[in-house]
Amino acid sequence: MRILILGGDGYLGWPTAMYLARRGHEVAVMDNYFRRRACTELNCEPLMPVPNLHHRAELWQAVSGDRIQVLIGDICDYQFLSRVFREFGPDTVVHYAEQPSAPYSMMSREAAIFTLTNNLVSTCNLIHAVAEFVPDCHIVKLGTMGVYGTPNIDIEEGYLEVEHKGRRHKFLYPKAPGSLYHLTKAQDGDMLYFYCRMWDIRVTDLNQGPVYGVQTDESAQEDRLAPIFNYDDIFGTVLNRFIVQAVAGFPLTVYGNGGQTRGYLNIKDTMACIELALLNPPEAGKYRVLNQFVETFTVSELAERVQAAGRELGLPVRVKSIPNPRREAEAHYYNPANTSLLSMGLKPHYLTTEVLVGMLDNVREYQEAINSAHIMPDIKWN
Ligand code: USQ
Repeated sequence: MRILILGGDGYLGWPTAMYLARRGHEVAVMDNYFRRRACTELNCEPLMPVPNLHHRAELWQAVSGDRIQVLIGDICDYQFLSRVFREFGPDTVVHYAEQPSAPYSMMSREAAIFTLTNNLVSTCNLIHAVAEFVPDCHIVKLGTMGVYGTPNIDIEEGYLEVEHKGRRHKFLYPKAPGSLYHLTKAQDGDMLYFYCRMWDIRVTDLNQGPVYGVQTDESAQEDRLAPIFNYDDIFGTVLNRFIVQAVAGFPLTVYGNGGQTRGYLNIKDTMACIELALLNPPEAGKYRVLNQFVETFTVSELAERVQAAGRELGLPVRVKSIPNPRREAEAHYYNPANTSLLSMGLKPHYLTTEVLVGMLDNVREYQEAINSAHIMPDIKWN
C-alpha cells in the first residue's frame, strides 16, 4: 500500500513509518516540526536527542534497506497538501498531525486557538484533499478515548443504540471531553462522520488511550531512531513520566487521589492497531470507530507497578499525591469496550514487571539528561 503519514515526526508517527516500511508498504511522512518547535519554546526537550526527519530516514535506510519519503510542510497549507496528494497518491492516510497535548491546549488563549485551528483545519483540509484527488483513499485518524469522558455507563465503540419513546436509533456515543485538546478530537470526529455521510469517504477513527513505551522493535536497532520521548507535564504521558521520575529519584506525581482510570497500551500495540485498521478498511461512506487500548488502570495502580518494578532493580521509588492541576473525576465508573481490534487479530503486549523494568533500563541510559525542572505540572485547568 502507498501510505502517507501526517505528523510523521511525532512520538507515534515516526515509529509507525518504520513499522509499515518494514512490512513492505511504500511510506511517506509529512510533518511541520510543530512538536520540536514547541519543545524548544517551552523548554521541555525530549529525553533522547532526535535527528531531523531526513536524517532519521537516512539512518533507517542504512539499518533496514527500506526507503521512507520525507515531506516537510504544513497540512493546514492546502496548496502544499494538494501537491503531496497529486504526487504521492496515497491508498491510506494515517492522520497524526494534530496538537496532541491536553495541558498545552489549556495553557493560554493562544495555545487554545492554535489547537482548535490546527486540529480542525488540518482534518478539514485532509478530507478535501482525499475527495479531490483520491476519493477511495482510507483515512485512519488518531482519535482518543478521552472524547467519551468518564460516563456512569459502559463505553461502546463509537456508537450507542438509544431507545426513546418506543423507537430505536443508533447515534454517535455521547461525548464529554475533559480538555480543549480532547474537545477538538470530538469535533474532528463529528466532521469526519459528516463527510462520510455527505461524500462517501471511508474513515477509521482510532480512539486511543494513553500510550507508553520507549522503544519499538524497529527503533531498538539504533538509538537515534527512537521515538520523540517526552517526560515533562505538557507532552509526556503519565506512565512515561513515572518511569523517568523513578529513575531520577523524584516521587511519582500522582494527581489528586489517583483514582482516575484510563485504557492504556504499549506503543508496539499502537503500530499493530494501525496496521490492522489499514489492512481492513471500512466500506465507502462508513465512519468506523475502534477503541484502541489493551488494559485499564487507575493512576495509583500505575504508580504501584512502577514502584514494584523499581524494587527489582534496587531503585527506591516513592509516590506522592499532589494537588490535581486538571478538572477531572478522581473516582468514577469506567468500563469501555475494546473487542473490535482484538477480534481483528491484535495480540496485546501487557504491562508486566518485565516491560516496566525494560523501560526503566532504557531510561537509565539517559539518566544524566533528565531535567527535574520539567517534572512538576504548572498548567492548571482553571
Ligand atoms: N496524571 C497524573 N500524574 C501525572 C500525569 C498525569 O496523575 O504526572 C493523570 C492525569 O491527571 C490523567 C491521567 O494521568 O488522569 C492520564 O494523563 P496523561 O497526561 O497520560 O493523558 P492525557 O492528558 O489524557 O493525554 C494523553 C495523550 C493524548 C491522548 C490521551 C488518551 O497526550 O494525546 O489522546 O492520552 S486519553 O487519556 O484516553 O484521552
